[in-house]
Amino acid sequence: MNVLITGASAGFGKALAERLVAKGHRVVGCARRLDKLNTMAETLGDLFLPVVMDVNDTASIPKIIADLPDGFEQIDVLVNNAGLALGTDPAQTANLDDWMRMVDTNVKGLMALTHAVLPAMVARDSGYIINVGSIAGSWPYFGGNVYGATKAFVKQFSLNLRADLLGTQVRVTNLEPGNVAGTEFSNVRYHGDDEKAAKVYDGFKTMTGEDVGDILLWLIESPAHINVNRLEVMPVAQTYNGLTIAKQDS
Ligand code: NDP
Ligand code: 8X3
Repeated sequence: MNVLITGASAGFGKALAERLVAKGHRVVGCARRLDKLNTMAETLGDLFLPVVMDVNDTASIPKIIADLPDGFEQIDVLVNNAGLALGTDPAQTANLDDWMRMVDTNVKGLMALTHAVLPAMVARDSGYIINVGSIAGSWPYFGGNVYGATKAFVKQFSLNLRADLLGTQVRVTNLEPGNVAGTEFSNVRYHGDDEKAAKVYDGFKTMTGEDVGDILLWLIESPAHINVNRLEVMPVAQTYNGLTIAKQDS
């Protein structure tokens, strides 16, 4: 099987690439940092093709897909994983550039990849798109404003793809992880503030990028006649906290 992973240089994408190659699958590993991808290629060998891709540069994506070399040109599975959160400030003080970048990466990049890869899947009447959403796409939390909204887009886009793909054998899943440590996600969110990033995972047992890599592999290897529409996963320590009320002082 050939699997194209966006955001393959770190976190979930890297964990999945390692697992897929170990199972003999070919991986097109896409990200901006070629040095990280090349280091992976040294370990993973010829089954791993490093490809420089900035999903924010949506105009570049069709050519990157069209130019994939022999053996890698057919994408059987697209894992739209590249994404990021920037900041946890409330909307009234949040940075507009951060908001725009989250939309560009999490929404527009994912749309562009899907648009470039889906027609060939439909023509072959086979294929699988896995979008990496988040619990933030369903459950509001303080400071989640635009990040959660981008992941709500990813969820609804995934479900609408399922509607459009009626009658084809092309599958679509929205994977919705909760708290996961051990990736670069929190460090990116807090703009490189390691202390703040680490604090998110203090005092409880959370999930790891390796756990999510296992889940993604399980999805990819699931029987072709089953479609997992949405899969929400979180550590046992994390759960719902209900609505809240701001009481008046008097
Ligand atoms: P990481 O920050 O560890 O990895 C993100 C990956 O995305 C990197 O490989 C990065 O590579 C790539 N990336 C970022 N921006 C771009 C871009 N413009 N173009 C191409 N690649 C890009 O994060 P995670 O592995 O933790 O997260 C992966 C996905 O999972 C994201 O969509 C995130 O929103 C989602 N998620 C994460 C959770 C968590 O708690 N960790 C929980 C729920 C969902 P490079 O910098 O080399 O381009
Ligand atoms: C990342 C998970 O809980 O930080 O998507 O929003 S959370």
